[in-house]
Amino acid sequence: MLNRNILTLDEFTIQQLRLFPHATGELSRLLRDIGLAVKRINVEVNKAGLVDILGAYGSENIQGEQVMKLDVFANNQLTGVLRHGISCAGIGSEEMDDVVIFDDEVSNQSKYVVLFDPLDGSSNIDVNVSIGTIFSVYRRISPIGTPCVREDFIQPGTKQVAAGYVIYGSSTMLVYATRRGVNGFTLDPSIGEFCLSHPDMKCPQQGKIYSVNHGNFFRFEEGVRQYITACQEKDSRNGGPYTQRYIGSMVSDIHRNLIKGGIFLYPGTDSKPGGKLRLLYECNPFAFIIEVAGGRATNGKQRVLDIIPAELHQRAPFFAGSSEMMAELHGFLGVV
Ligand code: AHM
Ligand code: MG
Repeated sequence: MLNRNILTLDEFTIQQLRLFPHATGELSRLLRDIGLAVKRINVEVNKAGLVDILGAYGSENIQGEQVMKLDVFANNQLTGVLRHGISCAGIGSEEMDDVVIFDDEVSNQSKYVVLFDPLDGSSNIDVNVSIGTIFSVYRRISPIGTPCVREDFIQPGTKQVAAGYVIYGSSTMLVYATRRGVNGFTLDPSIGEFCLSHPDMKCPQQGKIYSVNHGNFFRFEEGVRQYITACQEKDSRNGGPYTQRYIGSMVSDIHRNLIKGGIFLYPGTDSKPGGKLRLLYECNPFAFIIEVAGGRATNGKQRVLDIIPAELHQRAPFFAGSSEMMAELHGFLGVV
């Protein structure tokens, strides 16, 4: 018997619509399209370990088709599904140099543009470690009825309408946030649907986990080093030492910290002051999700969501997580 208390992603977004009689349902359709694309990506991610049997990337498979790299496959799926849908005017992807403006009669009527990192942490694929997809939705500023423009994509993170991620882990989950809250859905493989499993997610105010690439320790600025050292000290505020956990796949690292409480750090280094993570594809969506869940996200100086982006692929140092841990970090960085 199907448990009728469990809502699917579609049912959930339709229920949300009922709360807003004037809503058009465009965002719900957009989320459904993203849900479809990531289910297809999930199938391929699950087969990744068979690559030697199915044919190496770049080679021809038994049907005479080119075997595509997974990140290229993921990028194509998201782009294709959003292009064919009716709720998206264009996309920007970490995988592509420039934005793609759909410019057809239907797409030009859509009010949203989507930015995504189709497969984040892809260096982990070969070793069967969890990877993810990250997305961010903005209302376009160009007039409806015309093709969208580059400026629609280069908006500050505060303008996000929704943001989310998918984690291809021991189970596959889609988590998305709107200003109303953060909700997590787990893919039930028996019916191929995302089912609401983590309603109204909140990031605990305090946590005991810190996640950082320790190998870069001596390249971080003084304040960050002092904070990391404090995390290791026995008398750290929350009954330290804290636990260090770092998968190297930000979707997994932040997902864990969001549920258990913790802090994620990807600081700038002496040679790369901007850090590694991309503002529009990685930092902003997670900053939005974490803030809606009650946590905080900064670049060590200011709120990530307030940064006015200058270009599509710019990077930003990124610190995010439980509000009290963030306050502790900011104490070391001299930020109020
Ligand atoms: P990618 O977009 O090339 O996959 O890189 C992003 C990933 C994040 O998921 C992760 O937090 C970070 O790179 C890890 O970087 P590092 O190996 O430098 O610690
Ligand atoms: Mg990435």
